[in-house]
Amino acid sequence: MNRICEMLGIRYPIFLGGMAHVSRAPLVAAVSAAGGLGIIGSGGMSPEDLREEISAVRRKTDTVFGVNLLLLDPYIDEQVNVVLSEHVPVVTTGAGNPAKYMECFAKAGIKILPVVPAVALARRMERAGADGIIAEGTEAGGHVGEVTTIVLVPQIVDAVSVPVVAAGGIADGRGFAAAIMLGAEGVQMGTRFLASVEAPVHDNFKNAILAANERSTRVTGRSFGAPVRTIANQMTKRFVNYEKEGRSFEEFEDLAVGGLQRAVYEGDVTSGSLMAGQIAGLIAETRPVEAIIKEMITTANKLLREGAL
Ligand code: TUI
Repeated sequence: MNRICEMLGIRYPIFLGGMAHVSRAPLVAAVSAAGGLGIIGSGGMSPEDLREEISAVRRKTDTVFGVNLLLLDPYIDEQVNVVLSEHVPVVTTGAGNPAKYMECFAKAGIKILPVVPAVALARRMERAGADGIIAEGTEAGGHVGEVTTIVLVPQIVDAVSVPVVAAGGIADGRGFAAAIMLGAEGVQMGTRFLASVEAPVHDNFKNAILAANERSTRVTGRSFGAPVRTIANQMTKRFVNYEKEGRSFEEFEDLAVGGLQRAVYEGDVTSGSLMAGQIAGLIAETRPVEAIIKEMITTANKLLREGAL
């Protein structure tokens, strides 16, 4: 039995990336109800908003779900308290080191799977008590590391003994099967689920993903220590100018987060921040979550059975 499914009590080891402003109740509940793990993106949510979002998921489905905590969020300590008091079963983290919170999650019986972009951090997370590791390659959207998924995943699999989930560059059953062949026991997808029927995201943003090719994204913000991958548009140029002008990290972050909200809620694809991964080029239509998951399982099972050369 797959260790991720066994540990979390889910049918399929397919996670929804905890995307800020995108991974909200309708999408989270759809992924969990289809047998995967829906994960609320708590980035930018006040503690009250997060509590309400958790209740909204519970009203829609009684299956397992998780919360992603963005470690650079100004509300992070309050969000941790909400997760503990609401007895959320699974937590993933992004954009930082969650070590200082891990003991209280373990005591509360919450499974914790940090997202990491590098091998050394994966090792540190296992020592700090992580139940699993989400290894995210630089193909992913949003805040990214430097190493590709195909290079990162087998090295993290060899470095830790807890189960590994592959993220970045995966959008169909072929990518799922490839991740399994690299030693991962599950996959996490953001961009594919953003372009789903259930995602509470403006159609302009979804259509920008459908129109993208494999070279449509850019990484900006390296000089701030916060590289962010977005679909190239006017906003990307503003990011580049901010870097040239030597603006502060806070100014960059405000621009990025404000731009993400404009893209998601208002469909501003010109000056919004279209966080998406390179695999956007593979995505040709907006599909229902259940159809996405079914295709992944059917194709991956077929490929893995027929795998011999
Ligand atoms: O977190 C993500 N993806 C994100 S977060 C985000 S919101 C944002 N907006 C503006 C600027 C920055 C972020 C949009 N997309 N993915 C998981 C992820 N975590 N990728 C990379 C990391 C990471 C980076 C450094 C994890 C740990 C880390 O540790 C550094 C340390 O403290 O050792």
